[in-house]
Parts: sequence; C-alpha cells; structure tokens
Amino acid sequence: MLTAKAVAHSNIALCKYWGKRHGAAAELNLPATSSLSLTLDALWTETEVGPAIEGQDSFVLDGTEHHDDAARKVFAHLDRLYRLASGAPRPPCRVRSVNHLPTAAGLASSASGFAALTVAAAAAFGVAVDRTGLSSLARMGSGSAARSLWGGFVRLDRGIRPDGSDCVARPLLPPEHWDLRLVVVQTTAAKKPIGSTAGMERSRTTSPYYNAWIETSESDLDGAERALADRDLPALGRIVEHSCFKMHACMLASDPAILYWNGTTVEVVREVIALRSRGLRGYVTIDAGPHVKVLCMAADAEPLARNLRDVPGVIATQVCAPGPDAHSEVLA
Ligand code: 2P0
Repeated sequence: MLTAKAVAHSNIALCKYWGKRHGAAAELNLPATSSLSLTLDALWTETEVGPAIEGQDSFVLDGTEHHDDAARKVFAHLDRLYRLASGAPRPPCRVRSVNHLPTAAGLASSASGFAALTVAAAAAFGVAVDRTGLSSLARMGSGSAARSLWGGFVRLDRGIRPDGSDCVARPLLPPEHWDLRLVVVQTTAAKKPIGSTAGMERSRTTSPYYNAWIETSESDLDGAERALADRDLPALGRIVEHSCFKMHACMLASDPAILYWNGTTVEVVREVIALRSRGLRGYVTIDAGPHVKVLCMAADAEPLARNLRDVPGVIATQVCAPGPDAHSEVLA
C-alpha cells in the first residue's frame, strides 16, 4: 500500500437527491431520484490514506481521532475499495482528513468527504478504475459524493438496472461555462438533528408526498439542464427553488416530521424573495440542514451576502464559485 492524498470539493444539489431505490442492495446505495449539482471552489476536504503506523486502523478528522459511526463508515468504505484492488484482507490504515467546511451541519461534508476518501484510497491501494468508476464507488459511501468527482455542473442519473450499472454521474458543463455564485448563509453552528440516510428512509415509509416527490423530480432535471445550457438564471432559479421546496414538503410530511429549518432559515428565504423583487436576483436552496444557499450571478453575490448578513440570526456568509475536479497525489 502507498500513501496518497486527495482533495475533493463539496457540491450543492440544484435538483435534489432525497430517497433511495427501494428493494436494491443497500451496499449499492442507489438513489431514487436523479440529481444535478454545482461543485464549489471554497468548500473542500483533504484526505490522506496510508498504512497504519501502530498496526491498527485510525481515523483523524480535523485533528481529533474518531471511533464512532463516522469512523466505521470510513473503514467499511476502505474495505470495499481494497477488495477491488486485491483479494487479500485489508491491512490497517491511517486516514487523516481535514474539512474546509463546517462538518455535519448540512453543508455537504459527506459529499467532499467520501469523494476525497475514495480518490485517496484508490490511489493508495492501486484501484484501476476511471473517474466514472471512482464516482460510483464514492456513491456507495454517500450518494452526494458521486457528484464531487467533477468540477462545475454535474448530473447523477438514478438509473433503472438492478445492478446499478446505469446509476452514474457525469459532468454536464465545466466551471467556466457560467459565472454563477452560491452564497452560503449559515444560520447556526449546531449539528443537524437527523442524518440524511435515516431521514430518507423515514420519508419513504411515512410521507404521503414521497411518491409525488420521486415522480416529479426527473422533469426538473431536464428543465435545469436546458436552463444551464441557455445560461437562463430565472428559469434555472425557479426549478432550483421548486426542487428544494418539494423535497422539504416531503420531509415535513414524514411522521414524525423532519424539520431541518430554524427561524433564521425562514427569515433568510423571505429576505432573498424581497431582494429579488427589488432587482437583486438570488434563488434559494436548502439541504438536510438549516443553512440557506443562494444561487446568483457573480456581480450580485457580494451585495446579496451583505444584505443577508444583516438578517438576525445569521452567523456567517460565504461566497462560492464553481469549483474544480477532485484529484489525488501519491506521496510515498
Ligand atoms: C443532495 N442531500 O442532493 C441532497 C439534498 C441532502 C438534501 O445528498 O445517505 O449524505 O449518504 O447517500 O449523500 C445528503 O445525502 O446521503 C444529500 P447518503 P447523503 O445533496
């Protein structure tokens, strides 16, 4: 085994993934909806994978050693990757990861985290697959991670084949296609109340809106793809907000309800709508957490961020541009 380092950038879904394909092998982690995302330059994870120094697995995230569920997921993912490179049992590994974004607060740390882990481990173990193959492997760690293999605008198709072979991500357009920005508006420093995997299952089994959410999501992607190609922000923005609010309606109709928002989330959404009516064009999206992300043109990003920083309860804003592909480097 070698030691390798990888960097993967986070991504935010403009058309959302919420729900897993029912009846498929859990190991494959197949989504029930296709999704379309924007990779972000300013939020990323850096991960190093190499042989363990003291003969046992260790996972250090942001300087702290973890022995929790997060660590178990990391090592299960390494087992999966090592099986591809060699039939032999996986030797103990040392994983060191640094998140340049707030972890587990709905800012997509699992997307960049599992993408970086996959790319670093594939380089360390000598897994001979192309970027599409790496993306499918990353998806088995976390669905959104499949999209972080590429920069710019990325589509992940849910596919229909039982073996998941047509559930693949692909780059639609490069970062330089369109000078868009995403203003990330943080509304709390707290961690989210329920993880995505459990939340999705609760929505599937209890939300009366779940089937409607799944059935209407594909056409959102096709519309978003056209609006992207045409660089039509109002058309894209309308679809982005519709996809987001449909997903949250489905979450809210789960039993018990899944409510990721706080009061500030609502106030920020209202302010974005008010600013839009005054000519500052921003469109909101919200993930499995309370933060609001605002899609806009580059020229409007700073004025939007300045206005949104003044909403009571907002703790920070960050302007992100379209980001690059994930990449790795062998260190030793
Ligand atoms: C997304 N989310 O498309 C959606 C929007 C959250 C809301 O992908 O269970 O952490 O590990 O496959 O990737 C979050 O889900 O879930 C997510 P798993 P993941 O970005």
